[in-house]
Amino acid sequence: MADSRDPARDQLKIWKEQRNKEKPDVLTTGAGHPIGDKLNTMTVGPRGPLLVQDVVFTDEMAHFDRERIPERVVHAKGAGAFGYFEVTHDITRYSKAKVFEHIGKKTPIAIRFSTVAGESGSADTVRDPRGFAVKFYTEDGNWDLVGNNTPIFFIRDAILFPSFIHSQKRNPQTHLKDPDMVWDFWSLRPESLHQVSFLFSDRGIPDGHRHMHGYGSHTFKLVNGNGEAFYCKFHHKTDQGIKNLSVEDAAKLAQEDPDYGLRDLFNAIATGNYPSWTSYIQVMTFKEAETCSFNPFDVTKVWPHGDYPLIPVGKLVLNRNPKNYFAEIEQLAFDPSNMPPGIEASPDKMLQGRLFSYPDTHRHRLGPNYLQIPVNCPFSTRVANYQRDGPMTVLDNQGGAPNYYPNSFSAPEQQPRYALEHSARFSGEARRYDSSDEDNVSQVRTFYTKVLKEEERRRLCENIAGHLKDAQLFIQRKAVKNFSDVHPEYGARIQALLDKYNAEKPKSTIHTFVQHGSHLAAREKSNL
Ligand code: HDE
Repeated sequence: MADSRDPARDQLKIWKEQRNKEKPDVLTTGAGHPIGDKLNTMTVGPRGPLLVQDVVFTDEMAHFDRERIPERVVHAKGAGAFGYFEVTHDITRYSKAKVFEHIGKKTPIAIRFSTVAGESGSADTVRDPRGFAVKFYTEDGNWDLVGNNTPIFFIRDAILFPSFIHSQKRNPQTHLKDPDMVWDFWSLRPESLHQVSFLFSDRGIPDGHRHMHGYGSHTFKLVNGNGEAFYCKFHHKTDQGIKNLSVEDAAKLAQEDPDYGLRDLFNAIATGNYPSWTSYIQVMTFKEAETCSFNPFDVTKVWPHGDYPLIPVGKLVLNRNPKNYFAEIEQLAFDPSNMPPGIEASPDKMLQGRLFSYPDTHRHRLGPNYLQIPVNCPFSTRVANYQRDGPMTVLDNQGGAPNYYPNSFSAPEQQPRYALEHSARFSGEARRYDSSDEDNVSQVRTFYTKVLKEEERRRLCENIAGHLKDAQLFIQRKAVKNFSDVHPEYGARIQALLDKYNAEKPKSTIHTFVQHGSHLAAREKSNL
């Protein structure tokens, strides 16, 4: 349990002490008018109705009525902080990005950690991937590396993402999490096996946000000052060491302190125990990519470290808590298409899909001028373009500068040599390519047989069976078949555990299901 006198719990006390002012501020309306009485509405007589002229009341209530913005459709529960990225090793032969300019260079950063499927108030200690999103405020505009604590993902084609997420969220009728939906989708899409195996391993429940690695996950492209390009992956290894929670401890914490991860991060930073991560890249040449034995743009695959060794780059350090959660973390908007010169997208289908989705969701969630919100604003550079107006224009709207291009009045200049994207050559027939059978099992087999120790394999199978047992039998069978394709022992162990669970299942479950089924059939018959 959290210390009852930790900085998070003492926030109000600390705020008061730090104010360093003798007199309190004057209480005002939103428009700054001093308020005479804030405890009583204005009524006609002590028991009479309220008056419309009570603007102290309407000002407050109208704002309250509009306090909520849509929560993130995924990754709604999160914690964030600020700090810097420092270059420790020269990688300018791979990338001209200013963030890597020279050893010792520091760039301000924001990081937000999150769970994926739960709502904004959900528990931090659930089994779920963790978001690990980093925003670098570089002199060439913001670079957002919006990754997870896993180097891989469940699917490899962006078109499946909304359905995948629906299957992990709530059932449309019961509004409950639904193991049938979860396992039906996973078992129909065996490319999920790698990430599912990672998720149900010990790393599926990290101990807070400080004790996990972060990954850019996708393949990116780096471009150097000579215009030469390389494919790359990004990794951030925790300097705090990997720590995971047991299933039992996680369940206990979910009950006693559902905000465990948030609190742990806030308190660590507030007490000067700044968390840090060491950043690395893996590099693959274009030639290597052509002959690679697997598709290097498939986010369900890792690049083996033996073939593509980790190259150290720098350090991420978090040393400042948000001053206000909503302003700085809830409104913090990450976007994988935020890439400054020197860092570009690879053809990874998932990354390509994300380039559209994130700015689109921000325009909906935060409004079309979300880039003017201080935490999203590229404050290390100066924005000069032809975008004007729109709701909540809060900066100077670029003053009297011409609002069309080209123009003859000192227009900002294009940077064709420096900022033009690396040109890439592609050829092929434009059509929808089925990628479902791009070897879904080889790397999972290596994970199961070589990466995990026997004890870890045992817990993995128990964790999977403990969840899969709640899905219908035909779905269990499909899932077990996929695990058996990875390794016969993997499937057999899960099946043996399921057999035990299924033998213990009360008969009444089946009864309810049959009733429900016949009810539906009756409805269909009567055409209702
Ligand atoms: Fe996301 N994802 N995602 N995602 N994702 C969002 O953006 C999406 C994917 C990740 O702390 C949303 O601002 C699509 C992979 C993180 O604010 C949304 C696809 C990875 C965060 C969205 C993916 C991620 C998000 C929801 C498949 C790891 C939280 C609200 C093509 C490499 C960032 C928002 C934060 C958030 C879309 C897949 C990581 C809807 C379409 C793969 C860490 O735009």
